[in-house]
Amino acid sequence: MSLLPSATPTHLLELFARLQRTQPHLFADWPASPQDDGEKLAMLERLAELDASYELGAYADKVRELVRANSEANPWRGYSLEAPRGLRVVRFASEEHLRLDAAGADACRGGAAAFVLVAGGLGERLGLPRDRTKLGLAYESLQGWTFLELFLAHLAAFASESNGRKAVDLVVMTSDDTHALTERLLAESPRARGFTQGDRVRVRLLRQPAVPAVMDADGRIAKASRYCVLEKPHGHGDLHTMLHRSGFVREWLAGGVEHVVVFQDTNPGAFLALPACLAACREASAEAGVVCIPRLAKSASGSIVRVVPPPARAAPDSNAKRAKPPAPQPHTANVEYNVLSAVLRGALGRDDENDARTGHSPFPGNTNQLVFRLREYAARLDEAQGRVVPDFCNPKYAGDGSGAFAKPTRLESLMQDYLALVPEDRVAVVLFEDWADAAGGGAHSVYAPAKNALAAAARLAKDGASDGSAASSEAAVFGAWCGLLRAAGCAGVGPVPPPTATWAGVPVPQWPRVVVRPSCAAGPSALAKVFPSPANVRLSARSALVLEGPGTVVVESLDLDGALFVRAADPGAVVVLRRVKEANRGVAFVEGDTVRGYRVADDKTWREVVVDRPERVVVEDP
Ligand code: UGB
Repeated sequence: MSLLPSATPTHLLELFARLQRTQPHLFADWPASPQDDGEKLAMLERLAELDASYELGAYADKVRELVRANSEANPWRGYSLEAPRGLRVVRFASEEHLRLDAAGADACRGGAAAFVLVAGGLGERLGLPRDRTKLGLAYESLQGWTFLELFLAHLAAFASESNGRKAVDLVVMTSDDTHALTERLLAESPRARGFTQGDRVRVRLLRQPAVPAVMDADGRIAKASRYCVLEKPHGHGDLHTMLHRSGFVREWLAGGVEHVVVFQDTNPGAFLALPACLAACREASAEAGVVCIPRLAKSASGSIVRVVPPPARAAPDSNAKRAKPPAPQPHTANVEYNVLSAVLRGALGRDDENDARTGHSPFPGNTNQLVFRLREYAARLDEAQGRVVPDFCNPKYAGDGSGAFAKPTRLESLMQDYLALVPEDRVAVVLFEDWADAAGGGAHSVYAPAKNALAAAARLAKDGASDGSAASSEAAVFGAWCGLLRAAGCAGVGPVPPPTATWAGVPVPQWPRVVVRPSCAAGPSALAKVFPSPANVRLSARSALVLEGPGTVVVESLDLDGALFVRAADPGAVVVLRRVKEANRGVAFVEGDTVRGYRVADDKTWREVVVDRPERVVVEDP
């Protein structure tokens, strides 16, 4: 008796026949009776979807090829790794940073860039329950704005100042895990609705397909249950395929957009660096750019390096006339953290170690904030049908010498591998040094993703690596604004270095809690207008200050020891803090919250100045 119902559509029958030849184990536990016909068809339909996005035969072949290549003795022998060419070091909050930021923000306001947020990751490392997505996590706990709201606020700031030009485009790449949750966040957050209404920010979602997990080096597809294939995400490299298939790249190019700017889902400092990186790319006529930070060895971040392949071996005479592929050229590439130690040992005979002189790895850390020039990007996507970045396979072995996998794995891809396709003299690597070495004690001002649950973060911190906790991520927001205020001339902004609090084993610098919303200052270069007389600003170490537009806020003189919230809520409102001296209980953080390790104490006290009419209000305390 056939395994399938008699009315099975032809294309499913064909797929079934093909898979019975190549992946017979998939059906080995199917009863040969009409029992469970519905589930059988559902599994075949799902296999057909997976096959349509990545042909399953080619997928298994690729697994076999990559696993074989992984087992080669030392694939990196003869290679050399160096610091990347085209490296531009920019100090956070320096004049150069502000100049680049202003130029980049201008370009964004002029419609030069479209933005892509990769948000298909589930947040398992953060310990989020499956009904929460990372974009819905608060990036700060003072008022609980989410990462999604922060990113939309930045983009809306480019749109609202753009003098009637078209909306800023944002594509969010989601996955089966995050798609519905992202849709819900966009629909249910009043702030998100505010930023997207009237198409100030036009948001479109692209859902990346999953790929089947495989259980061995032969590429045999793994099952989660009798009628269900085990699926996994294929990595953020899908971004390229998805942008190509959607037609967005062609649409942007036709609409005069020049660059696509890509960022990850939980880095609050993304827009403190991306406009500057964009400007650096434009200055250097670069085809691609990447924001880097000094990297602490053993951190879970890739390294941006110059890969110098071994010199091509002289061809034997008999081959001399045959066409040969060109010898690989030195190029700029990301070496991902999971293979970095092996690559460094294979190529340089050293491990992933800090340089004793600088305290950092000699190779910059990849933040995955990327800029691609559309002209060349579109051409490369067209040529490769969207598949511009290679797959890789990273199985964990059982360790018994049999070559068996400890658990199912899958093919993955990385969006930053695009850099390796671009001639190295056309890649801009913009390395941001933090504003104070003290800031290096915590997370970096432009890159502080919330990625890890507290226990893992505590272990990393103990090893001297970046901890990737939500707590450090929030501290970096405050540290960044303190650094920008200090650079603007506000010398009285808390002590440097700041005191440290330890939450669930994670040491976190306690900066004054400063948050400047993009509606008040679109970026670092816009801050000077908000603080025209910085010498008259003093914030005690325990203070919290939140400034918000869309109207204008001007802080002429402020002495704060507590918490203050200022909002020019109407676009025509102007709030001037002429002489404000405020002391109150403020906002304390106390133990609690499983993701961050702390929460805001219940007895918080804010002074609030909110102006919601188009008028000028000057605040002067007696
Ligand atoms: N993402 C997707 O959209 N789809 C996917 O299938 C997977 C992820 P992770 P990881 O920040 O320092 C990256 O998982 O492993 C999204 C770089 O590769 O956080 O930490 C996901 O939602 C590494 O070089 O990536 O590694 C998130 O927005 C280093 O720079 C983004 O892709 C490291 O980040 C990244 O996903 C880092």
